[in-house]
Amino acid sequence: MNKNLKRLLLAAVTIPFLGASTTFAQSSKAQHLTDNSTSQKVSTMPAIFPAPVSMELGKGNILLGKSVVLVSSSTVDAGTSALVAQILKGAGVQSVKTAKKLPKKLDATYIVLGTQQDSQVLDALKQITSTTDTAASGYTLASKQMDTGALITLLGKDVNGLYYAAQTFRQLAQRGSIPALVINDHPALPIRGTIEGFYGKPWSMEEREKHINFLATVKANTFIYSPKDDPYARDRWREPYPAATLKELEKLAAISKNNHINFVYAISPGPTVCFSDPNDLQALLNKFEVLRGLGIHSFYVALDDIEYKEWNCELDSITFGPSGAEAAARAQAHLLNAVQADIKKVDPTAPPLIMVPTEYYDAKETPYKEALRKHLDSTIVVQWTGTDVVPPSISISDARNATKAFGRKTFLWDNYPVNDYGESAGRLLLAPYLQREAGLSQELTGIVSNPMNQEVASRVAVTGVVAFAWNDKDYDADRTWKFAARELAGWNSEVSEALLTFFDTQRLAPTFGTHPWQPQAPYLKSILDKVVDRIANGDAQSRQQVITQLAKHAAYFTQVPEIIRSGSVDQGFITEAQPWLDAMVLWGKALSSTAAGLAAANQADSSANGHFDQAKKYAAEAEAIQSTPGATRVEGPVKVADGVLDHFITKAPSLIGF
Ligand code: LTM
Repeated sequence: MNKNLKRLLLAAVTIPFLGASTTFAQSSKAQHLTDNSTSQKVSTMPAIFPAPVSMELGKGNILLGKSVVLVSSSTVDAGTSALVAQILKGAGVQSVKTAKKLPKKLDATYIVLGTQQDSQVLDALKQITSTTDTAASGYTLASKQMDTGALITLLGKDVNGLYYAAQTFRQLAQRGSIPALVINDHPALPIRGTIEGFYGKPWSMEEREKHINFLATVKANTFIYSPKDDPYARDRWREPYPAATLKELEKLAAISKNNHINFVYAISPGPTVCFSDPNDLQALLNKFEVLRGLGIHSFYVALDDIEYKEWNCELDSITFGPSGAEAAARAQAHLLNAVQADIKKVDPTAPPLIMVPTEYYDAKETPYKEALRKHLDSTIVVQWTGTDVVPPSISISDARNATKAFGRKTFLWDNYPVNDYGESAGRLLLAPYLQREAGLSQELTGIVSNPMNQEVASRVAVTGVVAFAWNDKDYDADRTWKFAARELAGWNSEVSEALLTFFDTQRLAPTFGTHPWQPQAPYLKSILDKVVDRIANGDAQSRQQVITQLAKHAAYFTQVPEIIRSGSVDQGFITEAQPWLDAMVLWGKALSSTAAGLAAANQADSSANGHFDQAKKYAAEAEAIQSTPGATRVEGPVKVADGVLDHFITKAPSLIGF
């Protein structure tokens, strides 16, 4: 059978993850190609991620067509202008004319952009709606058919708000036609993004560049550079960076600025610093000064994972007294307050210093936290990871306790999807971002995700983290997860479906303890549980039916890696996931042999044993596949739907006696 036809048939028998929304993914593409006057009469509510605060549909759709007129102003920065130009090009617009103002009657599609300082865009917007979003970084995007043309306005409260309006416009334009609507939107949390804060192989500069570009698309605004294995940031923090690295950091800072991302540089002097030594303070300030010269204006001192109950130098014991947790907090505050004072002096408009304390992993009252609260400059931003290093959930009351313990609202460092610790060995962490209570935005100043060594794979979770931080009240974990799959699949619905089937096998979210905070492979488990149940409780015919379904699913499961590798997915993901995709093929074959064994057993056919033996062989081969050497901190065999698939394959031969 033709390979593609076989794949289509397999896909058709598989219960789709995307369900009704698959239809949307397919129809949106079709709409782009075939929109006509009938479909233009009906507008549909678009799916925008992160979910906007409010969105109201008007009547009809606006087709961008081949030419538009742009009414821009001096309040539009280069990054936003470039983004709008790219969106129009991507939507097939061939001619972009510019005009200084709107004509009285519109005979073309006019796009007006600007900030609240710009009366032109305010006046244009009034022709569609009287509402505007005036929250910090907020925006109003409105569109309407007018006269024989159409009007689309993008109004930002400020330059960041305008950039976010353009990002929403990007998602709307991908649909081909833009419904008449009014969107008022702003972020719930002022800081949203990623902290590259893991152990093991740091991301390359190219990966960082790609990640920053990705962050911009989901309206994040922060990238914190803090790889534990950058020697110039931790073990040899006093030493200057090589010139080549400085050049690359300068490039990253410029890319970040263009993307409205705050690039934060973090240093980790804790392992060797002498808190009271003016030379060490000067070494920190010098490092920051060099980076400031490259366009980096936001700084961070990380004091996590250090020995803090012993001094590194005699001078600290003279200055702060006997070593211990309480004295460490006083010493840390002494150094950081001096750094913050310097930032204020030399770069008054720069954001305040950020720090992660040594006791970052709970909100319990301790002598360390009490001293930090008392002595640390109140403008310094404090990070915290929740009720544990990798917490199973985070509630508003947890965050309230942290506010009390650290004497200010905290900035959450969420250790998901990082996979640098023992319990995460052999795993990609590809679950939806869950168990964070809606309303947390009231009690935090921001959230950043600590990602995996694998940059592209991390985007699945980071999309959720950022969407939650933008609008925690309307955050839908499952829909956001599926959106992330579609984005990764380049909006190919067959590939999105395959990706979700793969994500399911990497859904277990471990903690530092024995209980994961998200279970492994719930979708696959529901299929396998049904097989066990029907074999136990059904008649011969219903047993046969469920075994046939299992065989079809096993065949699809085996094909999933090939579908993922077929072209539309970012090559970075294919490389990062390679051992898992290889193992999935073998696990799929093991499941197929198991299904064949069950089918034979159901007919009292002794060939069943041969199939079960073959399944065992495939499973053993799959279990032997190792992570890519050097790619991840904890190396070893990769896991695929472990505890679900392997258990089923082991148990299957005992389900039917003959
Ligand atoms: O979480 C923090 C503040 N520090 C470290 C991270 O660098 C590390 O990636 C995570 C996960 O292992 N745990 C930590 O303690």
